Amino acid sequence: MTQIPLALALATFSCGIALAQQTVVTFDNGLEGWSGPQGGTGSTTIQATGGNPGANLRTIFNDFGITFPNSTNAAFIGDYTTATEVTIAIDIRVFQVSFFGQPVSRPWLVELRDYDGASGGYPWNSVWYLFTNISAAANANWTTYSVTFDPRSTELPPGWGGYGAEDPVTFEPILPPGVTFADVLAGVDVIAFTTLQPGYFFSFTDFNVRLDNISIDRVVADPADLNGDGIVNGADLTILLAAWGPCPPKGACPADLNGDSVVDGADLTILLAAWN
Ligand SMILES: [Ca+2]
Ligand SMILES: [Ca+2]
Ligand SMILES: [Ca+2]
Repeated sequence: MTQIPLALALATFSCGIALAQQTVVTFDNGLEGWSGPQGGTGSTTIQATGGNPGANLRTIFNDFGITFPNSTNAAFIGDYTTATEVTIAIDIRVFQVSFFGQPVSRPWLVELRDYDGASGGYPWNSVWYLFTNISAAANANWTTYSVTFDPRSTELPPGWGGYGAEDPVTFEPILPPGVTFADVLAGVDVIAFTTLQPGYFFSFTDFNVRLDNISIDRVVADPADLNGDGIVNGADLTILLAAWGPCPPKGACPADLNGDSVVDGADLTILLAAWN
């Protein structure tokens, strides 16, 4: 094993934490891939004022529910599992949610849909998180809802539901057998905010709501964080040193940070450059 001037290295290298990639849609720059209900019973339009602050998305619509999908903004779709932690947030203000003039509440959730793995006549597999039930009374002012999760989790985290099959006993929507939370999040084709909670039916409802500040934060794993605890430190160095030497084939050895089939000083340099 190569002699390593560890104390010197630690004194020299002190930089780098997990990278956070944040995207916020403020509607000051247009829809950025978002859309809302349009048709004979209402519309969705960008308003220049009245947001939180400034521009915002306003929807006045009558239907069973309202859904706001995005299938084109790369920040919000694709492979979530390259991140160790993802946070999705949205601001909403409710002027009206009513049924024949009577105020009601409706679910408000974010749904992440993967079309590729769908089976059994379902249009997609999805995982979804119920933020709350929105109403004019509870959301008269701007309210922020957010959820933070580990996209690599195989189990549904607390508060999350699945869709794409039906529980044979309870008839509740579930993920198809063999499809995990991480499977869906490895290939998100559409992200949608919606009042249509899977497994429920709703009557025609009058909606008048505004949305703003739709955001996603992806904390990307540092490859040098070999034990996946979010920091690059002595524990990772120990793992790298234990793997020192030839390490074929490429990809079989996480400590081979530059992928040249040997764990050596070049990999050590990468790890120390990422030291927190
Ligand atoms: Ca705004
Ligand atoms: Ca670590
Ligand atoms: Ca290497």
